[in-house]
Amino acid sequence: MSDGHFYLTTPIYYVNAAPHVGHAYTTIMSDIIARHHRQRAEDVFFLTGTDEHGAKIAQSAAAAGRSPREHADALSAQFRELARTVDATNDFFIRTTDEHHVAEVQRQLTVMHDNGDIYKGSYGGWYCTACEAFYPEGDLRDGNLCPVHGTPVQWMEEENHFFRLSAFRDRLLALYDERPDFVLPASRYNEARRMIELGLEDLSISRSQISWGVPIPWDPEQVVYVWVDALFNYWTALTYAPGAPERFWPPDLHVLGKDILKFHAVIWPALLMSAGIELPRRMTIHGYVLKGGEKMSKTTGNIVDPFPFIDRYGLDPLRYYLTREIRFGEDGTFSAEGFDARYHAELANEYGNLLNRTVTMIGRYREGVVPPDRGRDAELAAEIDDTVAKVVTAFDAVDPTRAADEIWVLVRRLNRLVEERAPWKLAKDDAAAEDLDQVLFSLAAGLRAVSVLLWPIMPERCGAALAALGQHADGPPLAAAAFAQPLAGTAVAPCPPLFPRIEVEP
Ligand code: ME8
Repeated sequence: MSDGHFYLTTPIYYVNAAPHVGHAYTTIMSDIIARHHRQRAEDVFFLTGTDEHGAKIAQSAAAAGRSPREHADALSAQFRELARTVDATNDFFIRTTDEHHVAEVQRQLTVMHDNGDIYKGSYGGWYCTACEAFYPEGDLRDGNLCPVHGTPVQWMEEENHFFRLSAFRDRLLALYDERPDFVLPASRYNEARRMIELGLEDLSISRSQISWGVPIPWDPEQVVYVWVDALFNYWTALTYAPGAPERFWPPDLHVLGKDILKFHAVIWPALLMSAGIELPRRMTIHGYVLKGGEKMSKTTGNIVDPFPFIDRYGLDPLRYYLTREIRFGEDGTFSAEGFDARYHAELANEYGNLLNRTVTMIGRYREGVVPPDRGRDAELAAEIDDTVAKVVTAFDAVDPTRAADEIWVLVRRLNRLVEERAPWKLAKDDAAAEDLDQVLFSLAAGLRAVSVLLWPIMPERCGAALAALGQHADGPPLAAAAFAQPLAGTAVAPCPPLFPRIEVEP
């Protein structure tokens, strides 16, 4: 974070097919990070959007019987809708067909060309259109198949403009030496560093056989390679998004899947070095959401549609499930059974029930007003504040799963408190009135902390929980989670179950 600013991005998604849970995953994780940083009173700019040029899009448009422009318009709208549906708080939605983006890409390429980093040459290699990338023969799967998609690659040969990527090897290694957290997690940092150490080939950055793209300014017969066009979106968006967001550069965090590590961790910094632009601070690489052991992919059609889950359980449970189930940085499997199990065991029973019981007991035993802290449970007070600190540390390390795990330790601790202290028994004993005050106060303070900390993951349900506890519900600041924040004397209000039981269809 720089000067109170926090700029984070998702990849811009290809408009070759409808979005699926994999895209929802990246956008939701990024949104959780954005919301957490806003809770820390940082000035956040959160960018997402669509990647609309190149052969892959032109081919899928042709298959759909539409022009590339019509196809891109229709599918970009679906990705914009996905961002809205998952309640993403992105500040801007970029499309690489935006005229300002196109003009700024051309401007930066001209700078790189003027700097002597682009030259004309010819190249032949195995190309995967789904990846929009060349692969060395040794990286292909048997039968000339793409290592990512398992689909056939094509031999492609043409005269192109090349970027002198090889000349940036030493500068990239120096960058990696200086900034051990440039790429997170460490395993991906090592992987990217190895790619650089092994040597880099110059990169073909134009295409002559397709026309759906950004024309090369000094050679309009060719269009800019779609990945170069796309990577620059992180820069171009700030040059024309409303609100003069230039001040947010450089990005504090790029969030992306492991399929596009090399583009972001090797090629992107070299492009920026050539253009003379300050580099992003960090990027975090997450794993794949798997279905039946395989990566979900628009190209292979092996996908889970997020919308039926949202219809049945609501959005927040989906956001929670993805955060907890798929360890951030690792692959994880999305399953309907796993979703239902976590929904009922954790959300309905451990969190939702606890809130209902607490509010009901404060209603029954203390006329709906949070009693005073009797100073009899310093241990829990310390655990609550400790949880806040651990959640901040987890987000600093860009680990939303660890943050959720830490919060859940506190949820379970509060459930144990109810079982161990049995407030309904204390209520029958006049001599235990202060003990009962303490238990009810501690539960309310604990649930407030849990709901503030979980709010970036489940904004709507945690907002309802905070409202029931008489707290600020919309975008609660992190400071509101502290045990010492005023609470005694606050009126609580019963609320309908946060996570009603859902009957699973047989
Ligand atoms: O690569 N699990 O776009 P794309 C987790 N346009 N994340 C997944 C996923 C899965 N099964 N499937 C997709 C592109 N994603 C380029 C990016 S950026 C300058 C250009 C997410 O539509 C994940 O973030 O293929 C992955 O990196 C991204 O979608 C790829 O989206």
